[in-house]
Amino acid sequence: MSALPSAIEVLDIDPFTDENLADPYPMHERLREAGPVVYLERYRVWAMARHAEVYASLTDHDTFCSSRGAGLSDFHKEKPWRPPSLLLEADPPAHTVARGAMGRVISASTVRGFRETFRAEAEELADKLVALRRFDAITDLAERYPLKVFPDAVGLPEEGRENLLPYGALAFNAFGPHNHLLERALAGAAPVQRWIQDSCRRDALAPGGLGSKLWDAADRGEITHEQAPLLVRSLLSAGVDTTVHGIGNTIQALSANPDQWARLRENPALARFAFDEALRYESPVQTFFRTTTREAEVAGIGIPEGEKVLLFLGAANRDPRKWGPDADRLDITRKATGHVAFGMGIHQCVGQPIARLEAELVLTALAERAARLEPTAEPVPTLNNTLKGWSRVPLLTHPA
Ligand code: OVM
Repeated sequence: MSALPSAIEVLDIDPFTDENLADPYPMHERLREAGPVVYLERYRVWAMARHAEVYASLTDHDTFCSSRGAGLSDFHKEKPWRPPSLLLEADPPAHTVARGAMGRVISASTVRGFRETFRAEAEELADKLVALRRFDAITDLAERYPLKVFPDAVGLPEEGRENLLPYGALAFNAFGPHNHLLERALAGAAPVQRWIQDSCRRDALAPGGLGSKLWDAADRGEITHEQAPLLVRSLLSAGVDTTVHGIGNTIQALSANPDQWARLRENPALARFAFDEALRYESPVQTFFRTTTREAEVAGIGIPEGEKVLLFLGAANRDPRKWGPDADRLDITRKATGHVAFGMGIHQCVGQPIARLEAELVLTALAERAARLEPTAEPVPTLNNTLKGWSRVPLLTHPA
């Protein structure tokens, strides 16, 4: 980049410091107020934090492409840390083929078929936790539940499932800069990556599961047999840490807002709405990057070709221009539709019916059993270059 447009606000903000990752909301406000698009000199990237511009960029995939990576690194300039995802890190027409195959595997009827086993697991866990009275909403619930039902649905072997969370942490840290968080995630990552790679093979996957169904799609010629393991890898990359953070953030937000928990208790059918509102309020995936394929015009400002653009999904989801003056308040009866926590456009989360099912069943089971969720200590934030969440949320429950 030679000269920046004169109208652009140049900021020295670093979104990837421990402080900003643990509590991004003051930074979000600064970014939104600075303008519709700003320039972050530290990383030499453009950034948007208002809902209108984030939404417009997500839905203009021809201008804001994904094949040069959805992180800070530009795949035209640096070698990716792993072979690129056929979904997340691809553009049409290749993306369309992979997305079609994955969409048919995660079909409405397949997801309906998960409901009864997922419900039984949710009810059994909720019974146990409420009987215990004291539990940690992260380690005992938000990690335990998805780590049981999702790997079973994929058809993964029991052995080695402890690699799933470290792999997710690595994949999401890798979208950010090469800071101490990525360094830490990379240390000892070799056996984790090996287990993931082995688990994507056809002979590792139980027949009838999502993983096996992707290999069946290759047999039918929808994708190649070389592509099948990479699509299984997408399930393992995007399907665990995201739901762990989504469920954890939801329970944490509801425990910190007892009036909202009371409303859910009065009407557990609000569970799906409560989840959407919690995703808006504290988005598990805070950021994704795009790369411009040509000069882009955003609110009258020109972004040249080949530039990285940082989209603050979590900030767009709290933009008062979109959500009104109480954007920072959790309100489970708010219309949260239009949030970008699952993305928007052709890359919008393909696994969201599974995430929604998990959240609905866990929230319903808990709302039917726990009269109150009382925090017994400050929640402990977990740090990741992309994900926002908690490592500890200690609670005391009162049986209904
Ligand atoms: C993937 C993928 C998709 C969405 C998010 C993500 C690690 C990965 O296809 O591998 O985060």
